[in-house]
Amino acid sequence: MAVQDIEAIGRAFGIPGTLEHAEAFGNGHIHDTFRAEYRDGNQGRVYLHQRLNESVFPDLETLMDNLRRVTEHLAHARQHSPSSSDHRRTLQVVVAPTGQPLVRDAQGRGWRTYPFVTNSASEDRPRDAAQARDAARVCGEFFCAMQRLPAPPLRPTIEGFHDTEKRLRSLHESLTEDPHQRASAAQPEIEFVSRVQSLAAEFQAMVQAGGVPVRLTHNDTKFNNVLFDATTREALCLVDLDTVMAGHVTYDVGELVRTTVSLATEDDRDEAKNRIREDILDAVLDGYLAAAGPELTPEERATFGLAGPLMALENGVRFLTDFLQGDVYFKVRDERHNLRRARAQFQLYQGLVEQRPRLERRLREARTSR
Ligand code: GN1
Ligand code: MG
Repeated sequence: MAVQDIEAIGRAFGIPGTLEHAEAFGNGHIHDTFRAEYRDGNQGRVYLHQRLNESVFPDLETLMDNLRRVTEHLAHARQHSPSSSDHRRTLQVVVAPTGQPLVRDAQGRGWRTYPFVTNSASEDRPRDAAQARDAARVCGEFFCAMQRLPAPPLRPTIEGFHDTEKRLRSLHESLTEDPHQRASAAQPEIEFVSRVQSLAAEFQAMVQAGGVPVRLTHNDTKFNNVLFDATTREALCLVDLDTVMAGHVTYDVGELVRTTVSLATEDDRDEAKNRIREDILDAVLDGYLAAAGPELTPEERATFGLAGPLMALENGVRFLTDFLQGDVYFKVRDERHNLRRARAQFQLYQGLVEQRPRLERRLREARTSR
């Protein structure tokens, strides 16, 4: 990406001043993000310009319309809360002089812009249980705020996003077609999925039984989608709001658990790093329940034991499918990258499933001790 291209984007968004520096930023798997520093007289300003992935999000207008409604709602809710003084607790999106938050470049590709959240940082894994609890608090608060979004409901940006059974069907189709002759390299992973895939149906049965309503959820509450104050390490807000849409609270808890409980990142297969940290697991559930507990039904809480394994399975299945399909969805560094990611998720699944009885006991005790 040439600097002149970023400059053109800045101008289209009406950013005042001159561009001093621009560089690729972050490690998201979907969009391309650039951090851009502008100088306007003696004032410096930093923005994130994001080139949006239109094959993942075919309807960018819906995506941006949802984003605008969610950020405006959060800003409004924040005004009536005790921590209103810190504007960094709600993400803002820049509206271009056209009145739209979406800008098309000369090639027709869609862009959006955020003011960079001052003195903030994201991290791939928590340093300790306290940080994990704090991130879970922010996710729980987000969930509560979203339950009060005024009508009409948000439109889905990706159909069937957390439909684990649909994800399993796509895996089986890719296996049958095997367009890149990669299936033979993934035999142990394919067998693993056959052994554990009934978890998806088990969750569906809990939903069918009632008490696990469709909610407005974030759906991508990875630990590194939480911003922290770079100095105090306090959790500030959730970013990556592209998949805020109808879902179950189980997905948000599961994504948080899956990305918090081990020292390993999504690319790590190191057994030692992949060991589940029980203190962190407990802190995540406590933090989430402290913030969102009163909103939740007993049946929703009862899904929290399988939330982590379900999301580890689903993400593993998605990585494996993308491996078989020739890496068309997630950004990869090499042709085994998605396979390694799938393996790490399945290892995590294993560790999380072993924790399930303990967690479910804890969840029951927490209820009866009130
Ligand atoms: C993608 O954009 P990013 O990296 O936050 C993906 C999530 C996956 C995640 C796996 C829209 O999230 O669903 O859990 O990768 N987002 C989309 O790391 O597919
Ligand atoms: Mg994302």
